[in-house]
Amino acid sequence: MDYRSSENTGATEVAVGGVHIPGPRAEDRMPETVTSAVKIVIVGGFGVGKTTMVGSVSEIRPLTTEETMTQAGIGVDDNYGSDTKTATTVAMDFGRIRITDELVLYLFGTPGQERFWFLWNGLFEGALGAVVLIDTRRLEVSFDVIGRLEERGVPFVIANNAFPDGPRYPAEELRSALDLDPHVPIIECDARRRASSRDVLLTLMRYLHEMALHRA
Ligand SMILES: Nc1nc2c(ncn2[C@@H]2O[C@H](COP(=O)(O)OP(=O)(O)O)[C@@H](O)[C@H]2O)c(=O)[nH]1
Ligand SMILES: [Mg+2]
Repeated sequence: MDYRSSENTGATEVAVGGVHIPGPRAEDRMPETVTSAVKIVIVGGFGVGKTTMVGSVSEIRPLTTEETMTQAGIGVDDNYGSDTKTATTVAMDFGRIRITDELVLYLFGTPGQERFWFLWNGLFEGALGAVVLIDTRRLEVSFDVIGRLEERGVPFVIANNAFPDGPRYPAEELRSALDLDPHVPIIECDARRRASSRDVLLTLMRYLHEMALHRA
């Protein structure tokens, strides 16, 4: 085998029998200054923008396992408000973002539908917190997700992924509709925008930090 670095991307290529297989790119490698890694889970109902958010904010090529929605799935998944969507995540999204020179977040996007709850046990192990993405056209798809996070004692923030045709509610109305504790942060975001998705993660980190201070 022959390893070499591509000049443009810094990626290592592996040549096997004359076939060049791209290796990790330079940005996929963990910078040496990083001393802590934190696991964050991004949850929410079908089509709320989980894959979009992990994709927009991740510094590594996000890993997404999508499978075209089957006929059987169409009846099961509430598809309202996401009619252009043809694929649903069956397992999860994975990404990574550096918050400071020392701190990286590992992002795990996971579906909220009940039939995927078996994934949650392993996925939440060691997770410091969660982002619950909501879509105001279909708030009810988030009820179960929020209930399960509360049961598990996982701290979370609510990120309202503002779709253009979604009704807009003041934060306090959302808080009462979702029956949230007064301290749970609620912020609006556009999951397609990197800066906006990053702000959501920073809000979660600040919230976790505050909670840690109060516990101390
Ligand atoms: N207008 C708008 N569309 C979005 C936004 N976020 C996601 N979408 C679209 O909504 C659909 C569902 O998003 P996706 O990330 O696949 O949802 P997931 O099921 O939660 O992973 C996709 O077609 C996205 O392009 C957003 O902030 N605004
Ligand atoms: Mg998805």
